[in-house]
Amino acid sequence: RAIAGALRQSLEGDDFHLVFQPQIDFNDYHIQACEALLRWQPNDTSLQAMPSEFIPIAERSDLMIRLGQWVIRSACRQLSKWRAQGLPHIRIDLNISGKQLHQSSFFNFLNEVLDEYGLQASDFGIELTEDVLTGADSNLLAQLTHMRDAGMKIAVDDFGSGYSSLNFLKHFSVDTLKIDRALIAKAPESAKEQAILEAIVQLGHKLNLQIVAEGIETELQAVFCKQLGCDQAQGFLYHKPMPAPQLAQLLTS
Ligand code: G
Ligand code: G
Ligand code: MN
Ligand code: NA
Repeated sequence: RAIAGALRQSLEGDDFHLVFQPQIDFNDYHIQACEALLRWQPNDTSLQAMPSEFIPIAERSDLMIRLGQWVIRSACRQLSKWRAQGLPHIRIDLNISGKQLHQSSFFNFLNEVLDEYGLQASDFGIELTEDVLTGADSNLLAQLTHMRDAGMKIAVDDFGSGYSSLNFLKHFSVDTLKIDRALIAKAPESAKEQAILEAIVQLGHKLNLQIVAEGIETELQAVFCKQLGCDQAQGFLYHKPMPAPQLAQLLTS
C-alpha cells in the first residue's frame, strides 16, 4: 500500500508530530493530564491521513512498533523539555496498541526511554482498549501491574463501545475508564444510552475507578455527565488537541 510505504519513509524523516488534548477535572475544571495524539504530514500531501486511518495500516506490520516507539520517545522528550522550562507538571497519556504491548521488549523499551530522559512511570498514563486487556496473558498482566505499581496510570479507552464486560478486572486492576464518545453523545437524548452510562459510572466507582467522559462537545453533555458522576472530561467543548507550544501557554496562563 502507498500509505504503508509513505509511513515507512516518514519514520526516517520528520513528518510526525504529537498534539495534546487536556483532560479537565469535573470538580474544579483544572487540567490534570493530557492525551498525546499522533499526527502525520507526509511529503505527498495526497496521502495525508488521520490516525484512525493509518494506525490500522501500521498495525499490519512492524511499522506500528516503530511508530509506537517514536511516540514514546517524543512524549518523553516533550515532557522533559516542559520540565526544563519550569512548566507545572502534567501527566501525558499515551495510546498503546495491542501490537506494541504484546512485544516482549515493550516494557524494557519504555523503562529505557524513561531513564534516558530522567522521567518516571508516574509521569505517564497509558490507554489500552478493552480487547487488549481481555486478550492479555499472565506475563503481560504482570508487567502492567509492575508499571502500575510504579505509578503509571492505566486507562481503558473507548469503554462502552465493545463488550465492556469488566471481566478482565478479576485478573487485573486499572485506574480509569474512558467512556467512548459515541455513548456520551447519545446519552442525553436516549434513555437506553443513559441507563448504560449510569451503570458504567456506578460499577466503575464501586471498583474505585476514575471515570472520564470523552468527546464532550456541548454544555448539555457536560452537565449530564457531571450529574451522573463522571470525574473527568475531555472534549472539544473544553480543549481541542493542540500543539505542544499551545499547551505550554495554556499551562502557564
Ligand atoms: O486523533 P484521532 O481522533 O484521529 O485518533 C483516532 C484514533 O487513533 C484514536 O482511537 C486514538 O486512540 C488513535 N491514536 C492516536 N494517536 C495514537 C498513537 O500515538 N498510538 C496509537 N496506538 N493510537 C493512536
Ligand atoms: O480513541 P481515542 O479516545 O484515543 O480517540 C481520541 C480522539 O478523539 C482524538 O483523536 C480526538 O481528536 C478525538 N476527540 C477528542 N475530543 C473530541 C470531541 O469532543 N469530539 C470529537 N468528535 N472527537 C473528539
Ligand atoms: Mn485515547
Ligand atoms: Na476513547
